[in-house]
Amino acid sequence: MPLTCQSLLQAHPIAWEKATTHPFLSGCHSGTLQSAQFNTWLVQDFLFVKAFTRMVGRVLAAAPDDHIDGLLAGLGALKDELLWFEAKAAERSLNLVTPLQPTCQYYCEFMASLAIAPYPVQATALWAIEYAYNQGWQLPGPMPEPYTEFADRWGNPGFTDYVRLLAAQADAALATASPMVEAEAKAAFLRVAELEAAFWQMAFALGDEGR
Ligand code: HMH
Repeated sequence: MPLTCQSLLQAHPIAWEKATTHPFLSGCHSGTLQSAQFNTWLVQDFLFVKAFTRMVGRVLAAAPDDHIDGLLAGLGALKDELLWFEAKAAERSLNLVTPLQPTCQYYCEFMASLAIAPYPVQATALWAIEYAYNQGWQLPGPMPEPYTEFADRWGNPGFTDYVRLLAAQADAALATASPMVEAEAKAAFLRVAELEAAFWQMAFALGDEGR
């Protein structure tokens, strides 16, 4: 039986739960998150998304013809997302020219390392990265202000459809992958899960980003 996105989730429920549930997200939901903690995340996530956009560009370069359209749509949404991050940072008077925290740096290095990975591995990692936010921002339930638009960005039905498409594309690529490539895809999935958990935690390790 070939490896699929669903089988990865089923085989690693604890790792995935850590990636998608965190006091950061429950703190947004309950209103107990400090704004400095939120701002730390906001600045580092902007820096993340810039590196992630470059990664999606590399995935596009490696993709089969029938995946080009979906990935181009994703890149179009990222163009809007980067401008949106800049607007959100400006509203909060945050400086986006900020050094990467170590966790953000590790995540960016991991994404850069995928450039030489086989396409099924790249497609699996891309799906996992997007699915982590799609789930993470939805699981707590409706987010109060000022976090509603953040939850909506990654929880809206259009984004959920996009993540489903990414899963279908990863599954299609994995369907013909060798056992070695399957093992590499699984390792990439687990690395994404680990980095996602650490990324939420970053906001709590340092509280004064951009103040
Ligand atoms: C850390 N993971 C992180 N940031 C994001 N914006 C996404 C995933 C979704 O694109």
